[in-house]
Amino acid sequence: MTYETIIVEIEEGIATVTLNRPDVLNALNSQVFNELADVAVNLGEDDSVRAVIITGGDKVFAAGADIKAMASLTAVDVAASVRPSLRAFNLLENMHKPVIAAIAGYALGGGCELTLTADVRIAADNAQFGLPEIKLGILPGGGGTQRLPRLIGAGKAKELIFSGDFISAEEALRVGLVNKVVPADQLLTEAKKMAKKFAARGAVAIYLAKSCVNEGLRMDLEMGLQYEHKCFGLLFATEDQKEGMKAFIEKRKPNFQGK
Ligand code: CO8
Repeated sequence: MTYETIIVEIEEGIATVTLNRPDVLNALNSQVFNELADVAVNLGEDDSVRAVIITGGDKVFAAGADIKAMASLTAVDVAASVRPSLRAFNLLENMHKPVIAAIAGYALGGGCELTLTADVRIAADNAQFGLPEIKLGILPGGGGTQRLPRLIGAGKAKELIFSGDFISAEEALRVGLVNKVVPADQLLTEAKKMAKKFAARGAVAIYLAKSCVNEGLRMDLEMGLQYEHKCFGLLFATEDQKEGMKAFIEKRKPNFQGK
């Protein structure tokens, strides 16, 4: 997989996708969105890939959508240009495998919104998060007004959206925006450690558990519980369920095959 604005490396079943526009602090333009959409489809179809890490490297995650590319857009242009970002973010959020965002430095605007599509966020202690769109006279149009309140609650999300203020990694941890804060030089190691843990679990169980959480957030509790029960029952048709329970009884580690 060769791209111009992202780098993709696959090692031991873990794919690492690194945003690669360092001159503009990894600002996201339509090419980045199209390449992210493409990589989400390709990695999703690659059975050898069991978990995905998205990162911007050790200096910056992404300073948002590319303001220079957006400045002269008309409302009609935006209606068209929003499609690549919407498509990319939806494909990433709904990948059938666990996705971890590993965030160092700035994760702003569309960059912060990209992290919200991941299942888990690990921040370096130098990370800063914010939705500064309001200072540009716009609003977070990459899912920030929708995914952020679902993650951290409406009150804190509105404070971040209305003020445009940045928050530190520690504050992001306190409000539940990130799962974990680690020393900057340990970021990828920690992300890979978590990815390996997820990769060792049954892939179908992970996918259905992810689906239960993601789909469940769009349902009322009663529907969500019914959906969960159906997925739970479905897993009893997998070899991994047989292996997992047999391994427990035989007091050994399970060897899941993802089927
Ligand atoms: N877009 C384009 N270029 C950028 C961006 C950006 N978002 N951020 C930084 N750059 C460029 C700078 O212009 C600069 O380029 P040059 O060297 O040619 O002047 C280079 O990156 C380095 O940046 P700075 O010199 O500004 O670096 P500093 O360390 O001084 O400041 C900041 C770092 C604080 C991150 C600062 O660059 C900044 O405030 N950036 C903009 C942050 C922002 O407002 N982000 C929100 C953008 S809007 C958005 O994300 C909407 C999402 C909607 C998604 C749907 C889209 C269709």
